[in-house]
Amino acid sequence: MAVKRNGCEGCADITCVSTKEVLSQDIAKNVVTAYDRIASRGMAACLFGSGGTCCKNCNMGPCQIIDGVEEMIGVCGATADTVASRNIARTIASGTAAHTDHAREMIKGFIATAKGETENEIKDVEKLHKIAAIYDIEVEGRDKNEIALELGEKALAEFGSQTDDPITMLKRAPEKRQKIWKKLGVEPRGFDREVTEMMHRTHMGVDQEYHNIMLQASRCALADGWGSSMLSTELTDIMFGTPVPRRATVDLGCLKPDQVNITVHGHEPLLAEALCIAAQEEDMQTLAKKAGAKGINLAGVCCTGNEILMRRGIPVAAGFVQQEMVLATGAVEAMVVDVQCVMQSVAQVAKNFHTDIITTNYRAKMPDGVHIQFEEEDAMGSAKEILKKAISNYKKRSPAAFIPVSNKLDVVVGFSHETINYMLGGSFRASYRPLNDNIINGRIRGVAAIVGCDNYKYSDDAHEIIARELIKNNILVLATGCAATSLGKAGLLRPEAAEFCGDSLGEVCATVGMPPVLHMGSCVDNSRILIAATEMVREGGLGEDISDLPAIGTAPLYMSEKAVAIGQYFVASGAQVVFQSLAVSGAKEFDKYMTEGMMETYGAHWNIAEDPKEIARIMIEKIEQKREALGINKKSERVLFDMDMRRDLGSGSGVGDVGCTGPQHNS
Ligand code: SF4
Ligand code: MSK
Repeated sequence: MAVKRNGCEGCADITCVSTKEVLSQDIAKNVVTAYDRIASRGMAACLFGSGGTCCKNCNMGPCQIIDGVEEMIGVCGATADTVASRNIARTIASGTAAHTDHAREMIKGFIATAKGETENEIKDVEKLHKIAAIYDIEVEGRDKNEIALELGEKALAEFGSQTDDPITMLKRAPEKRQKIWKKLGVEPRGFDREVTEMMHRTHMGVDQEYHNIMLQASRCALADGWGSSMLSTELTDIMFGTPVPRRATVDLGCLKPDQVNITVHGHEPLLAEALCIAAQEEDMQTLAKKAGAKGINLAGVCCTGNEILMRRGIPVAAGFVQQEMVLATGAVEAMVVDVQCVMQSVAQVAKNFHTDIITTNYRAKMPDGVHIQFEEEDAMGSAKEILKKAISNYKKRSPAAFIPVSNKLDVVVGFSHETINYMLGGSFRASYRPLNDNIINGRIRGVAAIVGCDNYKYSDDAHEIIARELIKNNILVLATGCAATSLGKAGLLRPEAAEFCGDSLGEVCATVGMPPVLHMGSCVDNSRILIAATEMVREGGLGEDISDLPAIGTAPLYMSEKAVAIGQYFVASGAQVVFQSLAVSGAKEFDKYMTEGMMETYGAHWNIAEDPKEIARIMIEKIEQKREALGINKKSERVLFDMDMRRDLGSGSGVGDVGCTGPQHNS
């Protein structure tokens, strides 16, 4: 296999400076990356797979279907529309299963914490009371652990619920949306049940009608967004603290030349939280110093990284496409992985160095990884065992290890939907009113979510291109997952990025001291965006439903099945989405249904566009159409902020609490 060297020539799509720097170093010369594997495959992707019309759901196939060619339907008679819809539905089921299984672990950890069986504690009592009220749990005069235990048990029961009752969190949605779901019969019941039913209905010889298949796909996706993901986010916040704005750093320069570098990669923050605490303890610090290091440096990769970035300000070294590059620095003593988005190749890359890949979850082992099972009841014990292993590797680090130290960007992160309340509304009258008012008066044209993965198939600057276009057009951006990391690397998660905004958004950001792109967390935290949208509806003035809002989402570089589940729960909740690709193009009618027809059902549909600028254009256009429909589409007035307005916007700003100041715009 040809390995591209010398500044990675041939990697025209790599725009990331730190990746190029690392790959051009001598120490990385034997590292084979996913970029190399894509280049060496030398063949175009399978047309049937890309178009969604390859079926292997039974052993009469696999069948490759050509839409419109009679003899090219499935052996069973399945048409292109049936096959493509079944495939998308299964992708959604898989994505939902991943989020749901993650959530189950978090809720089991929450219950163990409430029982006093872990070293964690219930930190956010205010949120505990708020969520308990949704579950009709009495809070008056009760101990926080008692309330948490009842909440945890009620939440866990919903995973395997066998009743036909809708899941509890659904009642948080705007009333109009709840009615739409009821009428369509897509209110989710037990989370696991919706995944099981989806797999059953797409089994050979069951549901053959794509509208009907997609109704269940929506129900399954809603079980994810308004169910398991939302519970995971809320209960993790209660246990580890709801994020508040804080300063941190991102990119490979977060690694430290004179410390034991340990990266945490995956999604579940239970172990990562324990590692953060254990790494500070004296015995571990002493051990690291004995090994010749100045200390222990933890850094995140992917969404485990985003979880501890949001809550603790621990730096994120890399998003998904840089996981191999973290190791290629030769400066990492251990990469600790849990579940999801961990490429098997990391163990092979690590073989070039002194690095251990430590798997920690019984669900996710890999050849050439070292397994240390994370035991929740002895979290500190597991964490210290891992730290000791990493520390013991420090002396073996090659002097040629290369950290691109200048590639380290400042970011401000930690924008939970509660923070948006305080940030714009002030601590005395926290509300979404100022945000809605700014949208209504046109200073902020609308809100766009840029979420999801990055992907070796596409140029890695797409998130940045889209975000810059949006903020230039006065659209506030919310970001999660690896997209947020990539926007942090582009310098857009700093209040100083207000200078890249159109005048009116820039002025709002400068006044409040907030970045124009708000980091809202990991990929399960897209549920925060659902709540933020709901709050905007509830506040009034922007319609009665999510589908009325001048808001839209994109996961331009998605690679994970979870992103398709997220896309469908956004659409089924009334929010349009734009993706760079979706495996539906081989089935004409179904494609049309996904990209147009769903509008009639949900008031939103999928949009597909490959070019990032075109994605941004579509997003801006859709937002302006919503403004038009709301009757608020006047040109934004040039409003100069007087002292009262500044006081209103600035008071109690969460961002102000961490001392961020935006650039001053000359009006
Ligand atoms: Fe072919 Fe039908 Fe079997 Fe799919 S279910 S593999 S289309 S025969
Ligand atoms: S980690 S799902 S690559 S966002 Fe959540 Fe990143 Fe996508 Fe994994």
